[in-house]
Amino acid sequence: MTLATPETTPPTRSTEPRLSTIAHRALERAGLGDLRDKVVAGERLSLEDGVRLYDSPAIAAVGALANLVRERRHGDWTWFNRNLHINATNVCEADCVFCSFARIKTGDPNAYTMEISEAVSRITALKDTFVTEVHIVNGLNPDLPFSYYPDLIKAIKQERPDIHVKGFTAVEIHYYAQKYGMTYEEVLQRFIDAGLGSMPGGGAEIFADRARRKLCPDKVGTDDWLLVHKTAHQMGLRTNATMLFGSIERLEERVDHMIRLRELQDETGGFQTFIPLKFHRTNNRLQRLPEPTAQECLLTLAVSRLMLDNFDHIKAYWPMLSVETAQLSLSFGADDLDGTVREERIYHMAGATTPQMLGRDQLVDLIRRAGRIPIERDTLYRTVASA
Ligand code: V47
Repeated sequence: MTLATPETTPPTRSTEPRLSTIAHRALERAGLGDLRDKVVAGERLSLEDGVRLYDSPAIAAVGALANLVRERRHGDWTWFNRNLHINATNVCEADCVFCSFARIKTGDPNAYTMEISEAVSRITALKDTFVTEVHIVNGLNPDLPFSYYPDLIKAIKQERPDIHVKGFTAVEIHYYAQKYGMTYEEVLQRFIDAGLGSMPGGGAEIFADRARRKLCPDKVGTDDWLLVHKTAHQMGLRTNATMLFGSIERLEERVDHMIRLRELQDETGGFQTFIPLKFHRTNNRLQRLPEPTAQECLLTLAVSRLMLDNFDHIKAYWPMLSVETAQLSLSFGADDLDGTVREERIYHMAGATTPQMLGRDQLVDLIRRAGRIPIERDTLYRTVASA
């Protein structure tokens, strides 16, 4: 099976985007003139280059460089979709120190597992609402049979055949393969047969062993996370990739994470978008750590845009960044705001104070007020309507 080609034609424009003279000079003054020249020439950046960008105090100039890359690819186009999130269970065997969402055992206070009919009722409730995607991510629940998951996908598709199911992180696919004695291909094929359309990018956290051992010692390792995505790409599924940043990782570990994704993307071309996820500290075991500032978030989005030269999209996920920072990030390399979301749980249990959802008109307004052109997309970045 070949990958579907997203219809992402860059907007036509009369002049090629250029770096302003001010940004050009600011990068020179910051000692980043060689990296500016590499990016302008379309050359690939190395690990050391990425760390230098991250270390730079010239954040506005680095942002302008990322913006150049963004505008070369997409002009002012900025994508969003109308989606909803379902987390069918928060029972989870994994013990990730940063997680505030999952509860260890069935029966614990606050632990829940939805009946399939309950999950479907979330979709039924939106029968008069325009929604193109359901994003499904779950805890690693030891008490459910494998059939629960394909049955869940089938039931959702039966209720709303028009909705794209983007679901199940590589962590979940790896867990089911181990627990139920299946290969990644077998798990994915059962999900595809049930109606799975693509996979989200969660569970990547930080690939470097040192940090991963501390953050999520009993979760899928880096090589297997990447192998699940590679397998999905080979089976024709598009997937996303995330990075949890701002907890205990070092700057070079963030850049290393991006490079490992870039290498797999060179091989398969199956990633659609990269989503840096800002660490939130409430209700988890890393409460002692400060959360990343807006400046660190913007710099991370900018460095991502510059390092990931083979990723089409960089997503500013507003529930975790804050609406204001997500809007600003549209000038720091990001070109996608995710969507309406509805009922986000993972970040809100970790202390996010963003709204539970944004309406389509609010997203359009945010994008327009940033001086960009909103494009409503489906999950595969096909244009649904020009807003
Ligand atoms: O894998 C959990 C992260 C992820 C915390 O693919 C935390 O389109 C910060 O993957 N602080 C789940 N991060 C969310 C996710 C996602 C979100 C939006 C869009 C897409 C997509 C994917 O959230 C987890 C983990 O990395 N996470 N707890 C926390 N306290």
